[in-house]
Amino acid sequence: MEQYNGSQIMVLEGLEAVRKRPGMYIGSTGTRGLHHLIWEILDNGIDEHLAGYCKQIDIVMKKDGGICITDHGRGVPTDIHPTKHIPTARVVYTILHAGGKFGNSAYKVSGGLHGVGASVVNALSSRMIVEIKRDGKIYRDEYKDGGHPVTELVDGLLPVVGKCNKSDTGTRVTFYPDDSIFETVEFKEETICKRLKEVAYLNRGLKLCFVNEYTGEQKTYEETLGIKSFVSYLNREANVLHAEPIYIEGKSGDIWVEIAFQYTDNFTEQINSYCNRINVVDGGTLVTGFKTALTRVMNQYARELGYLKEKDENLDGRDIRNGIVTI
Ligand code: 0RA
Repeated sequence: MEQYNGSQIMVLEGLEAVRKRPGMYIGSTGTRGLHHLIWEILDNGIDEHLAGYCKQIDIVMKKDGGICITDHGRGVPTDIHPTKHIPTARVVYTILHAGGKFGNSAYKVSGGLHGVGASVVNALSSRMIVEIKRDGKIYRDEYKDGGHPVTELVDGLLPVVGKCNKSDTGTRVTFYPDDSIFETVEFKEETICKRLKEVAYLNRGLKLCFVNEYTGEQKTYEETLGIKSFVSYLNREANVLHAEPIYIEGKSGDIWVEIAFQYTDNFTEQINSYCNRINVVDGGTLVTGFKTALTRVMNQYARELGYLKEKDENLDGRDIRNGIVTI
């Protein structure tokens, strides 16, 4: 067993706070909260995809009740952390608020628990194993009962348990939710796959491979056209007024925006909005901005093409949006 120094005691106090008030970190200890654990680890892989280093994430519902998530990103750094003096990977998985790419929350854009992340999952797990492939080596760290490290460090570093190709990099997290904390520890394939499908639409070019070891079921989610395909999917049973959704993307500073929309013969409007991959339920400024821009452009265009004469009033925004389906 690892010797606990002063900083290790602080670490465990942080994780203990999570175990005392799990609802504050994951919303609930019911099935929703349980599945939040998956989303949190998944988000780290998505961040690695957004940074441009990860094209695939594997998600396995293990037969022993665990969840195993492997991202094929760069691998969590294994060097000794400059201020915590333990391997950076152990910092990521044991120190509260160490998310947001090691305290720099500017990097974290995929949503989740505001960068609190992986250490919360560890705090609420009876067992967690982290395996990192980097520099041709496989590193391993294991924790039990809410984030207590059980792996002995070797010269202050994580032990190397195997070799791999230098080009083979990534991070694998296997966790077992603590059944003394959760009302249920039974994961649901339907809940997971519904989310994976959405994640695939919101992250074009990311491949998500799912395996259910209980049933042998395997599914792959990949949407090369991203939200454009999402709109097509939403309209799969509607009468569309044009064959393909319109897709627009743009960047301003470090803000990237993409929009896909398609008109149907429905009388309603359906505007689905996401900010940093999180569904914004009541719209907000991003939806207001879209509506304003659409109304302005449509009116400008109607005048240019002569559908509206100089004396005519502008078309109403609501009329312009009639039948629209948008992401
Ligand atoms: C920052 C820098 C580097 C890797 C990561 C973050 C990283 C974090 C996570 C969390 C889950 N999976 C991850 N994969 C990568 C490495 C920077 C470098 O290689 O120089």
